[in-house]
Amino acid sequence: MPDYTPTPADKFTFGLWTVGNTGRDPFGEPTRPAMKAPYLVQKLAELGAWGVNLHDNDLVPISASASERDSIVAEFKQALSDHGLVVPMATTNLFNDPAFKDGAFTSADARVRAYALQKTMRSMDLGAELGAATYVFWGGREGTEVDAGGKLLDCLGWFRDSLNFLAEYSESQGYGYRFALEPKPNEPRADIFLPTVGSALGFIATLDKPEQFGVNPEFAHETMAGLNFSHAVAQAIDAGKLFHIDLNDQKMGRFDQDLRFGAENPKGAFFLVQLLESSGYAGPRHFDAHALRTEDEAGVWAFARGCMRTYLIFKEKAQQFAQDSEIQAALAAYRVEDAELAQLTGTFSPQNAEALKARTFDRAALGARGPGLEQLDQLTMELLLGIR
Ligand code: GCO
Ligand code: MN
Ligand code: MN
Repeated sequence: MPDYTPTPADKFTFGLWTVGNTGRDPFGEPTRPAMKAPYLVQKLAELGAWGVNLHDNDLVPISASASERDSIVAEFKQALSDHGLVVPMATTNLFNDPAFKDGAFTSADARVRAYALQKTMRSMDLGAELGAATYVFWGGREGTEVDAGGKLLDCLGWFRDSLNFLAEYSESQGYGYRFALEPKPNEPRADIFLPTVGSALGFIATLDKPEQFGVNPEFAHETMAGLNFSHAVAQAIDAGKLFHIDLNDQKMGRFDQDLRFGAENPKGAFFLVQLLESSGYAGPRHFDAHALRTEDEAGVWAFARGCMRTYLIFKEKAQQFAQDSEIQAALAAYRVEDAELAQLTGTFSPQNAEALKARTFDRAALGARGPGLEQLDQLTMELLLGIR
């Protein structure tokens, strides 16, 4: 039996904020001590991760002086090089400080919006210094509880102006970032702007340099909205916009849980891994989750190992799925191809349109056909349950 031990070639990454999560929640204090960034780097490398991602303030406290910043960053870089970990993605904390309580790029206060731009540029400098190629925007505070402020249309404009500004900044500095917008429907705001992958994709088309922007979909976020994560990821792939991905798990209709990948909905996780692995996606497989609040440090590493193992197990299951002759026969039977119709419908021409309009279809036969999905899905279940 394979041991499902990850290697850097699997491109697994974790955020400093994920394995560094101390178990604090809105109702209770931390349940485990904070661990320093260089130690997290060492432990992640030992577990076989490829990289580590960060918000500016995961590493450098918001009130650090310039010299404190430099020595923290130097120590972190040393740990990265000692343990062979990379930083593929960086982002800005625009949600923790009270200054951002009513939004960062979408605050009604122009001074807050300017401060958010300043903080993001400095954080982009840090990310570039650490070698990050992807820069994520998760607008945690970009939203409202009440709409009495009447700023909805303004907010979209302010958000757009900020992203356009930052794309220019990246270019002017030669950073070459690819930007990834991370949608989430709610929490911490009651309603967050650009709540789903579809909303983000629509918004990207309105930016000055849409080619520099893609999405960072998250399993939990689409699930919180009651949506199917694989469908969202497929749309992002189809649009050429899957720049990054946040893997975790979530019960629908709950608070933001950030569960271990595959912990709640293993079947959904399997279809996601199958989609991702067959799509040619070459970016990081980033786990944006954390250990249960009940856990101690051993539980944190069991959580991290579990995320990666589950991914690798599903990757192997996807290979088995592709090699299972009964499943492949059921799949082949599910699809009906017709060469003559493909000719007619492939490209529009007045002749094709006329021929298609004149054609007779046997509606009753089309409606009567059984596609075999019950059997195909049961075969998939049995494969996942380990009896095939
Ligand atoms: C959340 C988000 C964040 C972002 C992170 C990186 O629900 O809190 O998923 O974890 O991913 O800020 O942008
Ligand atoms: Mn999240
Ligand atoms: Mn996330």
